[in-house]
Amino acid sequence: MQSLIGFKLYLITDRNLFADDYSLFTAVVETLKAGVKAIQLREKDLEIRELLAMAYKMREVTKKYKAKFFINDRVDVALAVDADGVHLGQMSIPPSAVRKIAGDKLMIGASTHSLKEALEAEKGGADFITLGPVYRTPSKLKYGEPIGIDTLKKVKSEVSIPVIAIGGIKTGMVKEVMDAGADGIALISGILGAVAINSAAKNYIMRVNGDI
Ligand code: TZP
Repeated sequence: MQSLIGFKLYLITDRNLFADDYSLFTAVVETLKAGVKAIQLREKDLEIRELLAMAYKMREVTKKYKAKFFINDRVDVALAVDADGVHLGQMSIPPSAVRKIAGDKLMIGASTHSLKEALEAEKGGADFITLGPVYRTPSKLKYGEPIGIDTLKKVKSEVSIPVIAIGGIKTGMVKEVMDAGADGIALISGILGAVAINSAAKNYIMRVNGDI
């Protein structure tokens, strides 16, 4: 069963986990073959033309595998490559302004780290939020303590748009976050940091669907 937004597993890219951009692309294709239905291109430090080139390639392959494709932060790139959506951070242009620019052409995801941010994102017109880090994760240590399962439950009880849990989610934690009411999970290292990417993706997909 898919959620309102059409996916329960949101894979986020990080090319720093790979030797080169080609290897990142190959890894993304592996996850699509495994059944991942939503990819977010999140390469914040990539020069704009390189980002655009990578975005075009990923748009093509995500379309082939009928997966949704999101661009982190850059509404212009999302529109240019005909992405399904844009994913906004707290320092990005806000959801309400994206609606002005893009109308209904783009779904809007928003990164949130607290109930306050979650409520603001919903009010601003986001279609869904990611909320985290739920657990400790190396890339987010600078943001302090993880928010934990209780904050996830609290946010779920107060917002009505889908809430995707993020941050440090290993396979053994999927049941806990889904039981807490999450509408899905977002992952970087659990899949892209795995030795066997295809089977890691399949494993997470089965868990998020409650099949194992
Ligand atoms: N936002 C909150 S935690 C996080 C982001 C982008 C990183 C998630 O990475 P991982 O490897 O799945 O913990």
